[in-house]
Amino acid sequence: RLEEVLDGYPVAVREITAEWCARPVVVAAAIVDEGRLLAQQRRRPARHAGGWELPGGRVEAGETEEEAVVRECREELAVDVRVLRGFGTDVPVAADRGMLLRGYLARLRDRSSTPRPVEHRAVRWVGADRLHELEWLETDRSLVDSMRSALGET
Ligand code: 9L3
Ligand code: MG
Repeated sequence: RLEEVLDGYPVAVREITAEWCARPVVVAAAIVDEGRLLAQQRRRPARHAGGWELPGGRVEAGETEEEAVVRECREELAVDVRVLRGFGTDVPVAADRGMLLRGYLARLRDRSSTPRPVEHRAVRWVGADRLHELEWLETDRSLVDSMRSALGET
């Protein structure tokens, strides 16, 4: 079916589309330090602007999910992280049918480095008991309980 739809498109478009359809994962990094977790506030698109989320984004062709976490944290926060393990349960990303948000627990490689909002409105360190107060994106909201447990275990 997909091949029929894409028939006639340039090879590059067919390959990229096939890759995205095969790996519909968006990684979300729970960066933890001293009992707090880093949240960031989106600037765009309009329907997400002002909402808080875990840093992350789509896994690209040729990289592992852990590599995607490291790349996204470099791009969005200008810091290097080390991925510890996955956490929580996959969350369907409503706006992008078939895509799944998958959480990974991570730490700053250099604890004296300071994450900054390269393309976001703001970043904030949040303690376990304050996590529920943020205006999370709907997808990330459903990971809050898992974030709390993960924070408690680190
Ligand atoms: N998304 C939701 N929560 C998150 C992240 C990183 C992403 N913590 C959603 C927003 C978009 C899609 O996943 O619909 C792709 O993410 P991005 O590339 O816009 O960051
Ligand atoms: Mg992103």
